[in-house]
Amino acid sequence: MNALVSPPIRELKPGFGAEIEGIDFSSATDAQKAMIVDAFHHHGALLLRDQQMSPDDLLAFIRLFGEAEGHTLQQFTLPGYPNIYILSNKVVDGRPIGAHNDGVGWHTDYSYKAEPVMSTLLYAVEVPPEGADTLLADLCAAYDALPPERREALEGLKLHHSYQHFMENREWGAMKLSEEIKAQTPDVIHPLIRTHPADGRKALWVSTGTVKEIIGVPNPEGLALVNELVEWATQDRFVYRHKWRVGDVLMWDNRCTLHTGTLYDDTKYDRLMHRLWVKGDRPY
Ligand SMILES: O=C(O)CCC(=O)C(=O)O
Ligand SMILES: [Fe+2]
Repeated sequence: MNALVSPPIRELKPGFGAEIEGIDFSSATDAQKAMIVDAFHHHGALLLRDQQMSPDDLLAFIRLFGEAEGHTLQQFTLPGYPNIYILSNKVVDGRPIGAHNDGVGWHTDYSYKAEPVMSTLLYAVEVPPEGADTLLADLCAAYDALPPERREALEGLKLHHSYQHFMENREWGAMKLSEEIKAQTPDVIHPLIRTHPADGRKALWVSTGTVKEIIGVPNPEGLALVNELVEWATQDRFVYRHKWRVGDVLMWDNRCTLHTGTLYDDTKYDRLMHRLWVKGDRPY
């Protein structure tokens, strides 16, 4: 194959994630774009470094994968760009410009919706020299490593996800929801073992935060099982730790990963990331 249409893929860790090297999105060919999309669907995460992405470039990038999903809370979106959400500790004119420490704690985005987002993209505009890594857990590897009898016992279990439960109980930024937001985010039920539509691979699609219970397994045992499975899935052997550089575009597949942000010294350093979501479909 021609090197131009087939740039090198480097796995982020053995069996997981794809860094595509040598592509500048602003001049990428259609064949390269198709290859980026294909790599995303089969590797669980995608990394492109040294990009210069305007807000419109980010929206064009997202459109390769599907439609942009709107954000639940609108107060931290980029002015003029309701589909670009800002993660930051920065305060401008006395007002925080973004959500701070929003994603600390293992989770998968929008899991409290009937159709959770397929993918999350973060674009690094400013990054601290230390801390603020993003961790991704490979839930297909976590599933595959379970003993067969355990996989069988977990098959068919369903999780009750609740945005209200998550927002009222989370460690960072807990808040009471307005009646309007509550009405927009009714609780949902999703399978614990999720099938990936691209190739049928299975993921141990567990999470913390939005998960309130396992249907038919009363708490505290239900949540104890959830916590045990999250611990299993987030062992170092299943986790990729991303150390950010300005210009990184990192996209992960929420259908088969968990992720968490990590803290940093926000008294010393600034962080500014643009986040976009790609619409997803109903988990099965
Ligand atoms: O800030 C991070 O590293 C993770 C943020 C996150 O969880 C998200 O944007 O969905
Ligand atoms: Fe997140």
